[in-house]
Amino acid sequence: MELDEITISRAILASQMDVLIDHMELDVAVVGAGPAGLTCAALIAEQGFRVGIIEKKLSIGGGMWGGGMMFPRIVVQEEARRLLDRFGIRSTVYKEGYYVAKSIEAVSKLAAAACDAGAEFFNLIMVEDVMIKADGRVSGLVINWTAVGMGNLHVDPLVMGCRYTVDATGHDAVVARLVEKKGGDIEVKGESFMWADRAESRILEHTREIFPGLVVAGMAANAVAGESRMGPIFGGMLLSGEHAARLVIQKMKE
Ligand code: 48H
Repeated sequence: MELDEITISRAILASQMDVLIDHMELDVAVVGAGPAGLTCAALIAEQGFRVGIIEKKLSIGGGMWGGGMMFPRIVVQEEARRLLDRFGIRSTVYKEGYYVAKSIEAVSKLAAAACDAGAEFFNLIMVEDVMIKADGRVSGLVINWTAVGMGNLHVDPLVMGCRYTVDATGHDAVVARLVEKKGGDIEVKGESFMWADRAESRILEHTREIFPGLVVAGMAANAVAGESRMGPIFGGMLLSGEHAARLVIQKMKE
């Protein structure tokens, strides 16, 4: 059989268009495919919910992909080691309580878990606004191609509906800032200085529903709370993603 280029192109267009239309109404939108977002998406999708992961970049993994200063290794503390094991991410002990894993393996295995659980990735798409209507909840995300933003093109966006949104956009806490900017009653304090122990020990209390329908996870949770940063230790990101998933699952089942 001779391969036909037009059929290949049609296959890509038809299949992705079906997926997009099918995901215009999500149970949970996870914004950001860094470690917190991937963990959260995988665990929620495992419970059978319709989960979309919206990532503005071409690549996934956020700040985990590059490890520490481009050395592709991450450190995870004792408390989060069970999550490495859960996702099949191999690690070695460096010193008591400090586990080292390969950053690329970690991202790949989290992403594989999210895929296997049925979460759908929408990369190269950025969230540029939120939808909040009479019920006062974040009930949708205003999305556009990242390239539209990069090209500074005046192209109107589309909207994806969602029952819950997880802001896992990292240091910038983009979704939370949008809500704040548009008059939502929240304050995004911005992250504080480096203090790994403090940042990691407090991230779970900062991982919460900050506005109806909007949960913050990972570095975004610390940024909203004005909490410290922690450098390339990633246990808190995994634990925060897991905690956000628990919160959302509980709310969805209420
Ligand atoms: C769609 C978006 C948008 C948008 C951003 O930065 P991340 O890796 O976030 P976390 O919280 O999972 O992990 C943080 C960790 O990587 C880190 O940076 C640490 C531990 N730093 C400590 C320190 O001291 O520096 O991933 C966020 C993702 C990225 O991939 C962004 O591209 C994406 O969110 N994103 N996606 N629409 N508007 N904004």
